[in-house]
Amino acid sequence: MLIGKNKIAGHNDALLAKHTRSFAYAAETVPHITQVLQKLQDFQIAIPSWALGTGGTRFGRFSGGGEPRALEEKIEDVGLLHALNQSSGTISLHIPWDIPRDAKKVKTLAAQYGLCFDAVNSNTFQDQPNQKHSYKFGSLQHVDKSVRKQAIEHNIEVIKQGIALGSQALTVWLSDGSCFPGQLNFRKAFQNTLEGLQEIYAALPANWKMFVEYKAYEPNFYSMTVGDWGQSFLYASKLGDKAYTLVDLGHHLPNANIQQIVALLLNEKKLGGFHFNDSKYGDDDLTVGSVDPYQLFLIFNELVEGMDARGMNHATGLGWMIDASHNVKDPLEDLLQSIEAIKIAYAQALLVDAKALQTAQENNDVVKAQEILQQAYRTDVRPIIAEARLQRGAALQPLQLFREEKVREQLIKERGDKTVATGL
Ligand SMILES: [Mn+2]
Repeated sequence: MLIGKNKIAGHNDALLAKHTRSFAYAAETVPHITQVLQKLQDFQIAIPSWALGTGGTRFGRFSGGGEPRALEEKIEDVGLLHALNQSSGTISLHIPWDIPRDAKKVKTLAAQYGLCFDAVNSNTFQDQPNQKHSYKFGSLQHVDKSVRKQAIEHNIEVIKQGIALGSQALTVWLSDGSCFPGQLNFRKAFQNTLEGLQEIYAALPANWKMFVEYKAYEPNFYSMTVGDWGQSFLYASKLGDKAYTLVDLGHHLPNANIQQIVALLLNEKKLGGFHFNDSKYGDDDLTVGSVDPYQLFLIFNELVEGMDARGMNHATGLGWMIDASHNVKDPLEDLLQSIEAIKIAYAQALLVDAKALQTAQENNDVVKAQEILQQAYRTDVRPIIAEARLQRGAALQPLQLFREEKVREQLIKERGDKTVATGL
């Protein structure tokens, strides 16, 4: 299914008068509005290929129907999102859930929707049919060299797939760890993992990056071999200049100060990528900004401050991706909400009076510092984001148009209501 330019134009025309008034009001207090709009337009967030279907937990999965049945339909779905908001122009593939049979064809299809390929993701946390060795007790950390070798070869294969698609980064998330005290020799597990990552790193093309993602717990509940940013930083530092830490917002212990982690990693030139989601207790899969939008804003404030301090391009300096599981919402609607939440937090961070904040900090004016941050956070930036979309030919209200056009109903008609997308 396609949403034509005429549909978007019709939708925008109907909302234009109201939008123009709200935008004029919002822009009044933003002296650098032109730059803000440009930055918002440049900022693209990758959609992972596993996010287009309904997610599940180990207890169950409740499909909503019309899910993409193959990679081509996943690309079509991301194309729909991108047509609506012009903000999700890249797709991130997970191998082996989505192996492109004909990379050239897949690349051409994506280009028709204005999409290109972001980081590729390897998978050594599940056993695949016909796989020789099991990952039950880990992959790169495994006590058996042949298991480690299999995991290394898989990652190198993923790099090859990525090269064919035009990707420039490999994300490695390992579920390796242990569930019980005594199960694992931490030192040896670390060493094995490092050696495996070194072999994978050696297979990276010169212009590629490797992202080492960490997670505090799950599926292992006693130790994770890449369990926190310190461990990831250690691996990335030992690997070399092309290796970076990847921060997934939901992969921390409760109450972790993620904004501080981000600031320090950026300062050390070791922050490479970002996975957006939110969590309340221990879940890492909720919609970004749905539980703690203030934290998301504070993270973006550190990102903007830290990237500006290093002269980095916000749009291209780091890899941005959504990584959530859409268990009870329509995945496409959830992704539209996610992108909106990310753009809101980013826009608010762009409104922070950085100079005034610095002065307040240097004068130990704690009250003023909080006022400056909250002034930006409490600004309604939605009309600014809508204006950025309008200027790019996207919809003023993507979610509203998605519903008006009955996109999900159309997809169910085209694909059936019993389709199940590959993924978790
Ligand atoms: Mn992730």
